[in-house]
Amino acid sequence: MKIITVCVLTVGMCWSQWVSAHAIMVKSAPAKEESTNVAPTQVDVWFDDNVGPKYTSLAIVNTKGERVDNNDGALEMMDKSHLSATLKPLTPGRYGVRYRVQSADGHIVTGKFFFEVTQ
Ligand SMILES: [Cu+2]
Repeated sequence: MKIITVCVLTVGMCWSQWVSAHAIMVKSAPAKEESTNVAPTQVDVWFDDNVGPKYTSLAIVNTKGERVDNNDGALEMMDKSHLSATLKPLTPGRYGVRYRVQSADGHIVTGKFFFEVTQ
């Protein structure tokens, strides 16, 4: 019980031997801290394991905190480790991506990263 509590409090830092099913983000497009002069039209996030559809969310915001995605974040039908959302046309600037999913062990995994669109 104590181990589970610690795991919940430090999501993302769980000891793998106790929570082998605890998903972590392994890849994204755009990548974390990527700088690109071609504005992406969608954001993709991949995890190392399938994640559940419950509690799933993917939000992309500009520096003013305004949503720039089309609020359509969803898991791919054939690949439940792949989360994506389409974007409104992006102007140059820095963007933040926030994701939340439920891993197979039931824990909520959240994370955040940034990318940049240059002139
Ligand atoms: Cu966990």
